[in-house]
Amino acid sequence: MPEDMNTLRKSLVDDGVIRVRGALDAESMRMAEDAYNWSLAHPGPLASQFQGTPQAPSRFYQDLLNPNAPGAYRPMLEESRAADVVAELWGSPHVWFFYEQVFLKEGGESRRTPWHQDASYLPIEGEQLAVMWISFEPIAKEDCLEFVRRSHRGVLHDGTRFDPDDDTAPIYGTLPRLPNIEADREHFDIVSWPVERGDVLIFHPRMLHGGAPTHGGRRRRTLSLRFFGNDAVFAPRPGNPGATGHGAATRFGETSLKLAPGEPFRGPRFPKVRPRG
Ligand SMILES: O=C(O)CCC(=O)C(=O)O
Repeated sequence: MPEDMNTLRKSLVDDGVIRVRGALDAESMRMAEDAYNWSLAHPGPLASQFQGTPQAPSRFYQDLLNPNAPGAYRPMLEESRAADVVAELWGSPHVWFFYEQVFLKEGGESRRTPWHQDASYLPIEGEQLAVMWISFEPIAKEDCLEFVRRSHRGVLHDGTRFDPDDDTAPIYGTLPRLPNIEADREHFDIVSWPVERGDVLIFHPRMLHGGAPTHGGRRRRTLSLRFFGNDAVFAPRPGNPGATGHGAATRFGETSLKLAPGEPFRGPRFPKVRPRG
């Protein structure tokens, strides 16, 4: 990695998010793009598409947790630099692939992705959890994903229903409601960066994040790869109905995992990708 590893490691732990410039070489990006294209060609049971509104007429497609993705993504996970980057940042040789998510926004002005924390939807806790956000197009800072610095050390909020009339409308009703960050931006320490092809954003899934709108004539293709490490434990969320959004503790095979809260998070759905082989 061209950037200073110690600085990046410290910022990831302290701030919860970093941009790693030039993290993925051309071959790694080609493999990541192949994986992304595989996902677009093979919609899974959780794929969804929004055609937009007259005010925001863009197409927004997303898919995640495709049951066949671990197999289809395996060559990329084995051979690209993606999992190496995570291992280097954690200072640990042990990296498991959790799941993928693809986003495609095109065709006009799109709404912002509402502020949220991925962890609200995920039955997992630990320090060694990472989302790697890869864009196949360069993105200006004002159009990139935004984060509330250090929010991974704060409250875990309820999920958002992605309700166009109310970004903070809760899913479970059992966790504290999301703050209305957009209405009160100056009270939050918001960070973002521009990205070039090969740069990645890496963040802890408890981080409050949102944004990344697209504009007329623009297309944004992004892939989020989620990883966990040695210290990850099973942490079911209270009241998670398993029905919406990342949906879904049950989609992770919670019952077949047969894990008790606090037990190491491991299961056949989640291949170990480092050390290699
Ligand atoms: O790319 C986006 O619009 C949202 C990304 C996101 O929320 C994620 O990767 O967790």
